[in-house]
Amino acid sequence: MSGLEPGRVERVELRRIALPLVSPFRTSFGVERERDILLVRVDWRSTDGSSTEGWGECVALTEPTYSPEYVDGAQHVITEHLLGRLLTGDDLHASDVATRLATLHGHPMAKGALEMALLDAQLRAAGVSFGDHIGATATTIPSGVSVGIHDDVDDLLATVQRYVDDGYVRIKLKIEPGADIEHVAAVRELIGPDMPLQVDANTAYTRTDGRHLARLDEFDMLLIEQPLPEHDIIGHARLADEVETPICLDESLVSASGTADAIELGACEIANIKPGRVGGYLEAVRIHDLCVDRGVPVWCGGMLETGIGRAANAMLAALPGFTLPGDISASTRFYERDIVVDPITITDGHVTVPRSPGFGFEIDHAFLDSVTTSTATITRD
Ligand code: NPQ
Ligand code: MG
Repeated sequence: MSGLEPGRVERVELRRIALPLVSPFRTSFGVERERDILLVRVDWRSTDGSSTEGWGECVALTEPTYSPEYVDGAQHVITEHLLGRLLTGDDLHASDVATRLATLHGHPMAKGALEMALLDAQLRAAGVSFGDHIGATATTIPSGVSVGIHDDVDDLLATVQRYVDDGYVRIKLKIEPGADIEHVAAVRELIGPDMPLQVDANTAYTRTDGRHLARLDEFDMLLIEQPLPEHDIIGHARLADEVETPICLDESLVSASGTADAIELGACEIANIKPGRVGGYLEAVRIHDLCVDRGVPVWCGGMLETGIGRAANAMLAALPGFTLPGDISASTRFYERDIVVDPITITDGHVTVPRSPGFGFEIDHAFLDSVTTSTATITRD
């Protein structure tokens, strides 16, 4: 990434916060009532002498249920293994973070949070927004909502109706065996034939479920997200032949090269891009570019981010290849109050893309302090 002044990280603060969810969020891997989030703050000194701070958000969950990473592990690997490699030298670029950390395997969410904090600081020093930096063009983006699994179909319909009333332009239903065909049928009946609808299984099915999942074809859905376990690329390719509804990968996609392979194998007809899962916003842009090149539609996923990650996702999703509505809903979909001053809202079903420098948010320090559960500081020696 050119045009940005290099610099050095002077100090890093690792903050953990606890944010209660407005309602429990159930997926095929469990129920969550509160989000325990790791934030990274860096003090950055540019080679031109200016000082800025940058913030990154780690999307790892409390337990390794969505992916192998989990928030305590992410904090440990950052403290004990990753940070030391970023606290040397005076002419670092955020775009060097991935290469500096490349000999350490895995941990994309931990690495992505560090890269994000440096990128935010470096962009703020230059007075440039991430969206402008990557050539994002949209000023507003359509907003979709992810709806958790409900045992009771009437409860599900009441929840979906609220989101339709809020203006969301696309509904995504979490599904699992036993809570799928009937739920989708009822929701399609409620919202009518024209409202975009999709489902997300979070790996809950097996290779032998092709005929069952093909029953979803009659409901005219945009896509089926991650029906099979993350490593089963061939299984997804076979499903793509058996099921008419496009197969979209989420958990399986952890790098640009792996995404290219999944596309080539016919396993990925649509891609869910989540910056944290792929090691950061810069790898996310590379995945966007390769999907555009191969004619694969992409959309931006979500990990129940605070206003930090939510603003950043909105900037990313303003790239032209993001042709499907993302899971970038209003902050109030998940949280009563956000840790940023101007939380993401929706108007006429759309989110306004932030334009200010860095990732375009401003921290509400008093509220952030009130939800902080621990703070650790690492200073460069
Ligand atoms: C997905 N996100 O697309 C994820 C999974 C996910 C918005 O559907 C707490 C509990 C936090 C469950 C973060 C959405 C979570 C969670 C992300 C699920 O697969
Ligand atoms: Mg998903």
